[in-house]
Amino acid sequence: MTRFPDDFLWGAATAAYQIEGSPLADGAGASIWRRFSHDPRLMIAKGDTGEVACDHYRRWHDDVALMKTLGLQAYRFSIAWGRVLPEGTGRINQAGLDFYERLVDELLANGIQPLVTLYHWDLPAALDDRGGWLNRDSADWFADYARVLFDRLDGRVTRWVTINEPWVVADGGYLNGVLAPGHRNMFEAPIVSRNLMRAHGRAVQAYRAGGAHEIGLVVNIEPKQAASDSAADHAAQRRAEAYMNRQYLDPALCGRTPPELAEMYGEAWQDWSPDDLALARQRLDFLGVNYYTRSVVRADDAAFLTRAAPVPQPRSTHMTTGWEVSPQALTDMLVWVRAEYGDIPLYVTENGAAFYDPPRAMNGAIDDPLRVDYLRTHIAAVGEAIARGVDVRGYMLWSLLDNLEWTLGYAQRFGIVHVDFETQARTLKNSAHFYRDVIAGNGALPNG
Ligand code: GBH
Repeated sequence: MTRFPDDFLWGAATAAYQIEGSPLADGAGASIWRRFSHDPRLMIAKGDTGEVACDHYRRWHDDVALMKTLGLQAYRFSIAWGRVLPEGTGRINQAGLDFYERLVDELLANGIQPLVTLYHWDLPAALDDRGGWLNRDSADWFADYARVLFDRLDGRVTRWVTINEPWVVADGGYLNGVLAPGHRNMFEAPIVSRNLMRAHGRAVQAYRAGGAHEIGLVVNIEPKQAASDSAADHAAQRRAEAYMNRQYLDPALCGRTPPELAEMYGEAWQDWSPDDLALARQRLDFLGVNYYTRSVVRADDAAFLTRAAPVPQPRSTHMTTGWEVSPQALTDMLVWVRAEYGDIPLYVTENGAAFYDPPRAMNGAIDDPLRVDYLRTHIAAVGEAIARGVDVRGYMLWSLLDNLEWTLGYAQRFGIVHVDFETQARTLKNSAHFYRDVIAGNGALPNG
């Protein structure tokens, strides 16, 4: 018995700066990630950069063949804004646009549906020089950029994502400074959040004016659980949930912001105008949810910004990133989204895990049992949510390839395909063989 609908979409995901390399090739404009990873004052592990990454910009044809080998039905990738518009606005760079057009055509020729993310964190540096996401005009810049892609690729691309994980952009990029552009400013983060959602809204409006298929938003969600029954821990749980999980879902789907945000931000918070709230709330064809982990939290006044501190779970398995493995929380999250926000079609647009991969065995195999286990239990967790009535339409595994894990560099390996960053050789890990079997059986889980 399989719990997955016949038309369930099985795929894998990547993002431009993490895999492409050649960030300035063929007339592309630099992004904030290129700038950030070359700035010695900033903190990317071991000086890693995206100059070569997986060299996908040059190896895309072989990489599509690899996807075909795995039986992928869909491939979620992102477009580097600066390849298409080197200055971020205005002049189109045909060579950059051609790269993505060739990729889309090659995917379609191999029976793989493209799922395209317009923004996965690589803002053109030229726009950062104009204030980036702090500038209210960013919403129009983004819609103009989106329109270029819709005009060229809608129809061949039938599923679009506006922005990947606005929470990470605002929190990592502007509040905690651990991601590009590396700001640490409590007053900036809520402004950026609002502009990101205004940009999302403008892009969806642009799509409705001519696009004929589906468009949605992707958010990262981590269930927050109170460490005890105390009122203080429950209040901490609500703050943590409002900050990470509701901050973007509430505006996008309900036209409101969670009241806890005003409390946490204090004088740094500004209420959204009715126009901004209305703009952020557009009809969406689907919601994409990225899931990796959960957290258990307790009240702690010293914990910035939420006054909620994570409570370690030493009995659980953890990834090499330190994140706890909890498949149950994936089911809980999907059920929660439906209960709180209604019956919107969902895609799991990212799910996967980083673990140490052992050296190649004598027969050349790369045995990654922890990743296989993670995938087995999390795919089962998606099946469980479907059995409980949640409308999940697809699963995009993160990630197809080992890649640049942002500030953590190349050491964190999320791929089901191993990449040797010296030779660029790709080797299927056992998890890739496992996933191919999952797809072939439409979610029926192989043993072992
Ligand atoms: C995604 O973001 C990105 O879209 C993708 O580019 C990236 O490569 C991938 O995940 C793997 O990182 O420290 O225990 O509190 C991940 C979003 C938000 C997930 C913060 C982990 C912190 C967990 N992340 N979260 S913990």
